[in-house]
Amino acid sequence: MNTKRNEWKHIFKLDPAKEISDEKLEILCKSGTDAIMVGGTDHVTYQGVEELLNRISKYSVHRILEISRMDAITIGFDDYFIPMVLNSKEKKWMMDMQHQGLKQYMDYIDYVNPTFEGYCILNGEAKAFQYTNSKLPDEKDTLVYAYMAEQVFHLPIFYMEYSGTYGDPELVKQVSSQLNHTLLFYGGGIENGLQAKEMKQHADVIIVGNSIYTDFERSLETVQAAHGN
Ligand code: 1GP
Repeated sequence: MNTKRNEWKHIFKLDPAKEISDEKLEILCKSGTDAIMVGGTDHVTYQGVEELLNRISKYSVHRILEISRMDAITIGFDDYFIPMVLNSKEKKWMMDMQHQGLKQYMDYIDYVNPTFEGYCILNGEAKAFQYTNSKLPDEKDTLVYAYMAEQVFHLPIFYMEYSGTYGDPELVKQVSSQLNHTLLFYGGGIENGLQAKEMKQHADVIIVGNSIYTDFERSLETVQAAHGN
């Protein structure tokens, strides 16, 4: 298990509201991915997250919970990632939810050790985009959000979230050259090795979600492609 975040290249993101067989879960956990992240927008429940945590915990893979709802926080993950949506029109998604959550869990903070991600949601059709009442950024906006994530907020991660659609590799490249210390995460529409390789050229870490459920065999290709094999 590789716990050094700055060496990670690939993450599989599992949605606790979607079904996955034990056999496929075992293959994913043993695939060589650097981590399994559990996260989703719709129908995320405490029971769903806990059940998935128990199933993943049979393997030695690094386990991350990406927190989208405070009532679905489950103890036992290796890492807790908390999105701050930089391009939401509502302060709630950038600051207030996080403030409320920290207030509730402050006594456990050393145990949970949360990591904040500067999210920039770039697909207007994505559920997360609509849920967080975000505003679609143009190229310049995106570059400025990346600058702010690193230079203003000193966030460890800037996450270009295209969830459900393949993004613009040229923009990922530009954002990448803007960042020096903040890690660049890219997620959205990666369905095969070629796409994984293309985005991984620029992003530090690629995240593969939906294709696990739509074309499992091809989604597995993304692990080796991200690791340069
Ligand atoms: C979603 O960024 C991840 O939060 C991955 O996106 O589901 O489109 O692969 P996909």
